[in-house]
Amino acid sequence: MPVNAPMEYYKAEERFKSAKSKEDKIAALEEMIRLLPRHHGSENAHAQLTARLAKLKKESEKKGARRMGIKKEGDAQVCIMGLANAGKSTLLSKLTEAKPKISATPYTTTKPEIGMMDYRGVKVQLVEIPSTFDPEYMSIARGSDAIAIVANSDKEREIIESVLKNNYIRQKRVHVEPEESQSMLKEKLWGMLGLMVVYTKGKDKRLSPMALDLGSTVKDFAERIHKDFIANFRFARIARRGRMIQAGLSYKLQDGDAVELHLK
Ligand SMILES: Nc1nc2c(ncn2[C@@H]2O[C@H](COP(=O)(O)OP(=O)(O)O)[C@@H](O)[C@H]2O)c(=O)[nH]1
Ligand SMILES: [Mg+2]
Repeated sequence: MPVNAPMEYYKAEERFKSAKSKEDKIAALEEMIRLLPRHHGSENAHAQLTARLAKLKKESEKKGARRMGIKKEGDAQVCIMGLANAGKSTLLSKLTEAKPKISATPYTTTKPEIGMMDYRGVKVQLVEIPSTFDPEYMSIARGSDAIAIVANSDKEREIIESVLKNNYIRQKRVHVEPEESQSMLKEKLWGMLGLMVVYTKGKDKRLSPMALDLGSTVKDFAERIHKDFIANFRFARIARRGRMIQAGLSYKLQDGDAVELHLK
């Protein structure tokens, strides 16, 4: 039994036990895995749950149920949801290079549409799911890092919120209208991901952007570049708003920092 699991974990476990269909079992299990605290003492429980999930997914595929996983690419994944004709495809085409079919005919999008949004050089994958809210699409929403709800009225919002609730989807969410400016939309989507952009300064002095969780340290940064860098670390030089800072591994980075690692 996992240590320090939140109340919601046990609720999901109850749902798992009482679920009648494989899809409901999978949904509850995915929720349990998401809620399980990750620490040394929970590794076993985590392994058991993921093994169980894999088995269930395999069985449900055998049964012929269509499941659609979307391979995560980029630094984060945002799921675009809304009612038919809300403007989901319009939003996707406004923020990415994707060219989804945009049409006044409801339910034009019959499979997930994917595009990559650039945000100050880092990549956020956007996935538009069809408004039929099939279990496999709900699974995509549950696996995403955040949800953008396209709604043109309070009523539409409420409907989507209840779809999310009924499917135990608790991801962070933001409400958007496709008519907002592109930069405003990007800021809104990025803002809910809890990430920052930090620039790595290589030997050739070129800066390349990297997405890190807010609150990350120099150590987190160094590990992402190369696992050997921690052992060989001497100090980091950080350019922050025109100032140079010399820092150790535990130093907290801020959005916009440019970091140069100095190794032994
Ligand atoms: N006036 C207006 N029309 C929109 C807006 N967004 C979408 N539309 C129109 O609504 C229809 C459906 O748009 P689409 O993006 O395909 O919606 P989806 O079904 O949610 O993907 C199309 O005819 C769009 O041109 C918007 O913000 N304002
Ligand atoms: Mg569409």
